[in-house]
Amino acid sequence: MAIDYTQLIPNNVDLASDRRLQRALENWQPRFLDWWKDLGPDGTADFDVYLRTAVSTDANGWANFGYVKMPEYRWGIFLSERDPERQIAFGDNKGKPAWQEVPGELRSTLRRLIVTQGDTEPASVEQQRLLGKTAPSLYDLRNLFQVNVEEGRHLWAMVYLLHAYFGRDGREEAEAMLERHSGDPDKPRILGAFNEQTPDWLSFFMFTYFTDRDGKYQLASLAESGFDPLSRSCRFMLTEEAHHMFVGETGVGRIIQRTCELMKEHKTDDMRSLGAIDLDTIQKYLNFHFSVSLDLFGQEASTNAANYYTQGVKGRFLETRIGDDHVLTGASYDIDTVEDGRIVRKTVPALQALNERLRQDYIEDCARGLLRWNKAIEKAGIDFELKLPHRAFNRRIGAFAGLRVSPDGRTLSEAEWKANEGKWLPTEEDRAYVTSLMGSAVVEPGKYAHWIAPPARGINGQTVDFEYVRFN
Ligand code: BYC
Repeated sequence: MAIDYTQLIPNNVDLASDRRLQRALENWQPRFLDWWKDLGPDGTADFDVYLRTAVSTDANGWANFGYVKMPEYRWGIFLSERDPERQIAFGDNKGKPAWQEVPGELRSTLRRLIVTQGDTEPASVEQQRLLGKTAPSLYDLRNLFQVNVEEGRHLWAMVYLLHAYFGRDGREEAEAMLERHSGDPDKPRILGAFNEQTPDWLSFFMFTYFTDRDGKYQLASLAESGFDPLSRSCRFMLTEEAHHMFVGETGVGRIIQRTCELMKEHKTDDMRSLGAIDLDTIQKYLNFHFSVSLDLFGQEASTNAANYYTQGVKGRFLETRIGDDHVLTGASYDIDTVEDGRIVRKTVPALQALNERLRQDYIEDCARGLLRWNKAIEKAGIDFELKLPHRAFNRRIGAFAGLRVSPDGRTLSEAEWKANEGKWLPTEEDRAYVTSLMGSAVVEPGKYAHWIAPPARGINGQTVDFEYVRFN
């Protein structure tokens, strides 16, 4: 589906045929640009960045790469192609035609989900606002900016839905999207992980590996929605999300590679004396970002999730490929939960366990990257294995919130937790060390900061010493 770039707001939804909607979005556009100027990547307005821009929403639509000044990026509204035969795949409305309008009784539920999703997108841009100043290379700087402009586009995707389908309430929610800010004590972002800081590049790569992957799973569940415009928006967003997780996986992988090279060369694991990041510190950052991202899946047993499913609003990951009745009224599912301060396995109605089931799919996906990272460590002949901590470790949302649990799943007293916390989660000292490695941005093409290996290949067939960003 071709995107019309002749319009002020590029789109493939024939925006020009709805003048009211077009005007409303054209009103929101300068506010978005002001927000980008104030809270997007700091001091970058004049940079020419080698970015990809979607030209269509089919498989070849990504072939368009070129230098762009970010404030001139063509943010717009791109939905995947409509399937006129599409039916709702699950819940009480299973088999009915997908909704092209919002059913009245589902209005507030859908609005809430769209607002929660939309809120995360600008939040992540705000969190990453200063990272450009310490980029380890032009290649990494370009990837950061690609992620940032696409998160901006994801905000557009949700704002379009709010404007087009939720009337005045929707317009107000779209305004509020630019008023809440990450970490703002008075007007914070909605979900916990999006109020944390992303102060260094190890955090950034962990965030894109773990937190963007929550994005993948939430978007995939919303892509199953009976509300077809939401489904089509999320389908296209998922194609953008893949690159973000690639940035995370390869970023962490390149830090590990560099650490292993130095460990072998100098026959020591004292990486701090060599200006690199030791594997123990990488494990602590991993523990932090994984546990914070697990919270994003909500309560283990959730009636909200059951209602979303029964109503046909939010499905499971790859719903149509699951071989069951897609109604789940008689089905059950085993979850870990807490009873009398202990972690226990419990069978609950499957409908209530949908957040947990999605979290389980996510955990299995997270583990795949660790296999690859561990293979690299093993290949270097180093006796160390990165591990995902137990799902109950360091949780703030759900049944395990407040329970003290070690990374290997043992429940602990407060004193045991306090005595060991610094071994499992980044300490002030760890964070200060990692921050100390983040010198001024490395801006010479082909040069990479000491603590990270160059990538195996460049972007879009370019070399690793390509001039991915021009500063002007
Ligand atoms: N923080 O029944 P529950 C992405 C609240 S990331 C704070 O489990 P539900 C991206 C909850 O609101 C993907 N509060 O709730 C990544 C509820 O409050 P009330 C973002 C939380 O609704 C990187 C109460 O606890 N998309 O795209 O079933 C870069 C009961 O909980 C949290 C979505 O999240 C939390 N973590 O599940 C850029 C999809 N968790 O009403 C982008 C849309 C729960 O009792 N959201 N609460 O006051 C949803 O599907 C659901 O809202 C959630 C929560 C899965 C998040």
